[in-house]
Amino acid sequence: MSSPFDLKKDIDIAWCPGCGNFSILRIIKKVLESLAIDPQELVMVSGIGQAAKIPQYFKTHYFNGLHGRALPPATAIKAVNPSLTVIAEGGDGDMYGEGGNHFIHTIRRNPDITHLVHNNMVYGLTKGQASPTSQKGFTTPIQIHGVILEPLNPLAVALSLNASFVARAYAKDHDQTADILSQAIKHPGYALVDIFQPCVSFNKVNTYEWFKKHTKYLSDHDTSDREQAFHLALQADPLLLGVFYQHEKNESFERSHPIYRHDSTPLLKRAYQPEIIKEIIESYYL
Ligand SMILES: Cc1ncc(C[n+]2csc(CCOP(=O)(O)OP(=O)(O)O)c2C)c(N)n1
Ligand code: SF4
Repeated sequence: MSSPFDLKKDIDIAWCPGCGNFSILRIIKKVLESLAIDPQELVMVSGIGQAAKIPQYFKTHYFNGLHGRALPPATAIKAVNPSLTVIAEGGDGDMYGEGGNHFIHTIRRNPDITHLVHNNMVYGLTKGQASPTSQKGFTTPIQIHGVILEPLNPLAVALSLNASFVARAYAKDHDQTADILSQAIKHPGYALVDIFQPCVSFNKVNTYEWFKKHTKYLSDHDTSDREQAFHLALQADPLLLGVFYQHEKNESFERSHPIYRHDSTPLLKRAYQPEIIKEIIESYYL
């Protein structure tokens, strides 16, 4: 079935056959459609990597920028036009490695954006070096004796900073992942969904079979209990899937910004008033 997010012509998708990114692409289109999101009202923002190519395969607006730098433009796009749906997307290297600083500070700002991270525990685009989420002992052509560093736990980081929505999904579980993504997009505030995504070419350890064997869905979990969410996020085997934590904390970054306090007109739709800017500048220098 066709989707309003499908490009008109068939295009050559630059992913390996069997890559988990294909499922994620399909699931996101399905969710956007079921939420009746207008492609004209959606902006996808990404950096560099295999996962970061994803907006190029949708019929919608997108901004593709520098490696690791998707979150600042996504925050800015939402701030100038809060009526848009904004999704920032990329891989674990892009978002947690190169963009690690933005990951932390975006959570603190709490913009109303959805943050999707395709977590294949490896650098796919640059052919298989270790990423921040690679497990200890994982061998690569660079880490020939195995990774010696402690892996980053993105859920624990997000929970420690009191992110307003924290979830983990698995690319192959279409219905469950669609449900989690739908909740994340509807959530008012910053929403992280870390999505396990097998890389069939460069990660021969964390395969489809491995994820099936080493993951399990949360059950009877109170998503308002942050301490319990943190405890569950630290569990290593099986790795848990589902919504760990959700709360409507303070207003989103754009809504709490003084610029919107007395006037909710999106910045983008306000008249250009150079005389006010001149007045402000002159008040400092004259
Ligand atoms: C500043 C900078 N450093 C390094 C690179 C090289 N580079 C391109 S993609 C990539 C890793 C991508 O891995 P990940 O974000 O996990 O995405 P995947 O390709 O696995 O989806 C790297 C290191 C770059 N383009 N820019
Ligand atoms: S290298 Fe890995 S992540 Fe990249 S397209 Fe191939 S399977 Fe997917």
